[in-house]
Amino acid sequence: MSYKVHYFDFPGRAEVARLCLSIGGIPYDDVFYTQATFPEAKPKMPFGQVPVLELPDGKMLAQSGAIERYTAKLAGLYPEDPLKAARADEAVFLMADFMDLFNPAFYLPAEERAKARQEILAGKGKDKLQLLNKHVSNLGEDGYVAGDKLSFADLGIFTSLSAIISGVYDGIPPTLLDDYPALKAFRNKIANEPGVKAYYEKHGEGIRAAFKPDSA
Ligand SMILES: N[C@@H](CCC(=O)N[C@@H](CS)C(=O)NCC(=O)O)C(=O)O
Repeated sequence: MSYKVHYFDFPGRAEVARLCLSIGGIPYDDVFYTQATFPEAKPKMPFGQVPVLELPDGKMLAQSGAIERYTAKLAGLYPEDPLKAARADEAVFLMADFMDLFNPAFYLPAEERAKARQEILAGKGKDKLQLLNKHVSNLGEDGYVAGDKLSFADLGIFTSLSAIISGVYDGIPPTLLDDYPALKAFRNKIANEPGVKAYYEKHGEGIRAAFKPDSA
């Protein structure tokens, strides 16, 4: 029995966990749902949503933040030092503040989404991106979020930056990061991490083309 990641067939809230498991060499299987098949699975999920990580003994772990941290610990990608761990969380939460700004637009009629996202990007979104850009430009010489080695926080920021330029968020241009050079360089640095690069060489179709090196 291996781990199972229950989610839809896109990066979304499951991608950091998949990367952690993959980089850590921990075998896992994806269990993909569609809009048509999820209603049957929903009552089996602890909180009625995915992602859910099914452990080899059948226990089910919900909430992406918990799954990310658990898989990061299994893979040696969660800092042991308490302050470094807090630095990792700090950056992940700042990135989430930015991404959360855009989620309500998914519930608007399709023709209104692009305009709504452009307005967010010109206002609060820009403020958060500037903060993120400054934060990343002030990292130490190794350029990782939490000290001198890769952690799940680098993967979290990388996956969010890649998703936002992937075309899934209509209204947000694929060239967005040209205005934020430190974020662009950071995204490319993490995309070139051997374990990350290897993952997208294997899973680089569709949306995930934007997760490859030099896509931005
Ligand atoms: N806070 C939860 C949110 C999970 C969530 O919103 N999952 C969505 C997919 S991204 C879902 O399961 N939607 C189907 C539903 O709610 O029925 C997490 O981070 O895991």
